[in-house]
Amino acid sequence: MGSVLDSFRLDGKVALVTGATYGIGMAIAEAFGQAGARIAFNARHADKVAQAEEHYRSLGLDAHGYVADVTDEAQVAELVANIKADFGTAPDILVNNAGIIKRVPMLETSVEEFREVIDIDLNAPFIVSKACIPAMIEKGHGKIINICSMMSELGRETVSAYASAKGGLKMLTRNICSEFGEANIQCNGIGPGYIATPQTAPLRERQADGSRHPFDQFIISKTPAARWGTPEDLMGPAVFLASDASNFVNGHILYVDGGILAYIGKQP
Ligand code: NAP
Ligand code: GCO
Repeated sequence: MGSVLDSFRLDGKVALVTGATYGIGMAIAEAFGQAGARIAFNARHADKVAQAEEHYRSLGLDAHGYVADVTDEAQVAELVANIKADFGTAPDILVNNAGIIKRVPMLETSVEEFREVIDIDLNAPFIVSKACIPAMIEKGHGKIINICSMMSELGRETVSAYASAKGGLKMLTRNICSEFGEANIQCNGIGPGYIATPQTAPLRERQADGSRHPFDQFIISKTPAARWGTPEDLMGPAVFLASDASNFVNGHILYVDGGILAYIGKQP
């Protein structure tokens, strides 16, 4: 038997990480590359895809970027077909990472805005998973990681659509586990806490007098680690859930939140 450390390696695996042009997706794709995987990724903006591809290649990683919108079933089918053509095989690992948020009080949220968030954050993981699972069944193995959220468990003013989508994504994760566990496919979620990325930049903006944003202070007081997470904090957990080290972990949401869900908040 080899070393347990070998079971964390991803050599020879093809990983598709959606929305990996920056932020959390990029850190996860880099981690997979370091562990030996070949990286496919997509996003909607061609310039960002080209920049990210250059970035990965400058790190010596085998990476191909594609322009594709995860909400469009035809574009996703083409994406998976292009990956098969370019890599010679379909993805062994899928990370449903692409996502958006709208911070609007519920009564001011239009039905169109609500639908857009549900479409990208919940319907798209269904579409991309559906496109990848048949080849995983054929190969006899597969790993799917859905990027969930604190909002898979908690509510907050202004994020009704996002919380609905991320709560739904938790249950899609459990359902994929239920339906395809027998085919040796493990589907788990990662629930990041508050992570410093462009998505959360407005919540960390300095005030005119240089002091911290009130939301920034709020997050620090709610996080036992007393800091925001970084995309790098998600690298190890993602490699674990993509690798043979987690072959009997299925339908689990791994919260990587510096302890937020365990904590009532800093006492006054
Ligand atoms: P981000 O910095 O805003 O990056 C989002 C990525 O998704 C970008 O590459 C974006 O590129 C892509 N994307 C968005 N819509 C897409 C679509 N329809 N089709 C294809 N690609 C699309 O976000 P992040 O903070 O890294 O978040 C990544 C994931 O983690 C999201 O699911 C988010 O909800 C989740 N999350 C974030 C945090 C946090 O604190 N940051 C915490 C928990 C969970 P284009 O715009 O070019 O398409
Ligand atoms: C917000 C934040 C969150 C985080 C993350 C928490 O406005 O509350 O953007 O939703 O992005 O998903 O886990």
